[in-house]
Amino acid sequence: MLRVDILTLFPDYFRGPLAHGTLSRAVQGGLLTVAVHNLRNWAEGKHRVTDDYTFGGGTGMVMKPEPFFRAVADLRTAEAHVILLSPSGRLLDQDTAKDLASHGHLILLCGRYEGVDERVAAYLADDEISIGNYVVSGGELPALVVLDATARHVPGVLGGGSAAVHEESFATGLLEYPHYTRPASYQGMHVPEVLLSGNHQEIDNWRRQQSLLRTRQRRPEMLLDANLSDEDIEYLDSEANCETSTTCEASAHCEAPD
Ligand code: 9WO
Repeated sequence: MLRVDILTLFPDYFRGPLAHGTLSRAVQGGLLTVAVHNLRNWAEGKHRVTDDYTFGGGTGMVMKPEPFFRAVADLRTAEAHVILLSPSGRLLDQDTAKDLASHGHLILLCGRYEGVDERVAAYLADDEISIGNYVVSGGELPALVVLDATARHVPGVLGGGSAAVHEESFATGLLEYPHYTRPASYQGMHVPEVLLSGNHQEIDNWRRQQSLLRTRQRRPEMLLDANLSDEDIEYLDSEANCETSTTCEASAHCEAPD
């Protein structure tokens, strides 16, 4: 069971994503509780202002610290893990999502405007997470990405089905092999013959090999951390694809091109 509180100026933003698919089922099934709170409820004064001018000058408004501190004081439990979504945070990956799922309670802080008063990151948040090296208009979309990726690691959320097995390929540190469905032939584009063979040993081998080739071609740095068998390494060494790739030199299992 995972409890998630989200602090935002745009609570309606979360309605769609929470009403669909895996997240919706997890909430319905009692495996996940998500409460979305309007930060303005913790702002003071007649106008409940949440932003102010930036000290030191410059354009744009900055989110005031007090509403965040007051809201977290009201919402936190002993096990709460407070996360600020920020492009300056550590990069989210599958391992991080798994770790976050082991906390019983997450509080996600979403900023808007040009930024959030630094004291929120320094003294309130336990963690600062980025979903990638780009800026978006607020912390809401990143919070949803963190929530979705994390909820998938809560026991029971994926069931025992295909999705759970699917995810294990990322756990091996390789990219996914290609998937096909019917028709076997479409406008001259054919499904690889081996997948129609019914030979499951050969299919497993082919998929593993596709994952290995694909990873070397697209994300060679991932091979350095991947769990490779002697057979995997033998296969990669035997494959000539190396010579045509310009990205191979990052991999320990790949000769650098000339
Ligand atoms: C913006 C920014 C730009 C350059 C360097 C650091 C920065 N931090 C922020 C920031 O925290 N901005 C707040 C949240 C307010 C403006 C909109 N916000 C935001 C969060 N934009 N983009 C993100 C984000 C969060 C997580 N992963 C990727 C982007």
